[in-house]
Amino acid sequence: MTPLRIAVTGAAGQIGYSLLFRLAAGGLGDRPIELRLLEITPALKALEGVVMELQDGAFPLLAGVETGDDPRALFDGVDLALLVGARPRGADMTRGDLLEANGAIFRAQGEALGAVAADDVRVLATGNPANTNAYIAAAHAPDIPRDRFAALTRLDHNRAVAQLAAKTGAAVSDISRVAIWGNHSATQYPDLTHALVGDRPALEVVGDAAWVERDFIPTVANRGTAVIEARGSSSAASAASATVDAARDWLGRTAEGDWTSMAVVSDGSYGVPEGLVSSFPVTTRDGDWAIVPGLEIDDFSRARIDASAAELAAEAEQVRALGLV
Ligand code: NAX
Repeated sequence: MTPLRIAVTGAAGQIGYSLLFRLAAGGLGDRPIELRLLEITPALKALEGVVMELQDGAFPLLAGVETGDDPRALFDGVDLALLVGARPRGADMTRGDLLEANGAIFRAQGEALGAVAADDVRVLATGNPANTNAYIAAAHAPDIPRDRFAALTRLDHNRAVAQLAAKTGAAVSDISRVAIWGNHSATQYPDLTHALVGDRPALEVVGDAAWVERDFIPTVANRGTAVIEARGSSSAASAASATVDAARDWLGRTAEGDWTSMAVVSDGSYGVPEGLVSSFPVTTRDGDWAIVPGLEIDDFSRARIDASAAELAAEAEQVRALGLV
């Protein structure tokens, strides 16, 4: 079997430190993998240490590792690009500064992927602002179909599943049809309207109408902040785990009767303006995805989906104003 070539950016960072080992241990299945690890020049030394540890894992599926600071060299022929590396927000940075700094990174990486990646490449942005970073990368790789770009909302999805399991006492594996809509930000809408616990509607099992708005939505949407407060640094192992889940399902498939959440280029479904990279409930199969059609959207959901889409539209507008697309 030819190895799956996987680029990981920000490979010496916190998420990278979990992600690489999960990938090498077979997180995407039993196909051998080749890792292409991109970092900025000052982090290459630290990356060397991570590569030593990867070597020390003696992973049977790890067919090769390359490192470097040049996306054009490292992205050559890659089948999957996990764009994790991003510039964190400094104390004196405005949101515009952050968009600009990350816009430059994701523009260069989008261009490099367009120039040298494999024809079948799939690109998943985990680095924040994830939706807008995917939007920028896609805009600079016109030869790669836009549906090959996605941003990670699987961590939010997994958080929502876990909260519902804890509330109902059900096993995580009994929960299905949870959805995250919109931006990977505090405006995201974790939606239980269609969720099932076993074969029963989740909201019926919860039996506490106030819980969703009072506890569930804020807990999921603000979970990243709660982890920072407790741990002193941002979610890393869970973000790596969600990145593996998302990539595995995208290249493989979602379970029969269930779906996942992924931020993908909107085709206008559910009133989300066309072209925005927004989270939807999606089914996946062998590298393709489809937005789950025909879900009923009540007034509460409508307002939440619209609010998050409006935030995405504002980010896209800001990116245009900064000349980043
Ligand atoms: P770290 O700061 O630990 O690591 C980021 C790494 O990216 C650093 O090693 C840095 O040198 C590298 N980097 C910066 N610019 C780069 C470039 N141009 N090319 C290649 N590498 C570059 O952050 P970490 O905790 O690993 O988080 C990475 C990103 O994930 C952040 O943007 C973070 O906000 C985001 N997250 C996204 C989540 C999601 O659910 N979508 C959740 C977790 C996390 O907050």
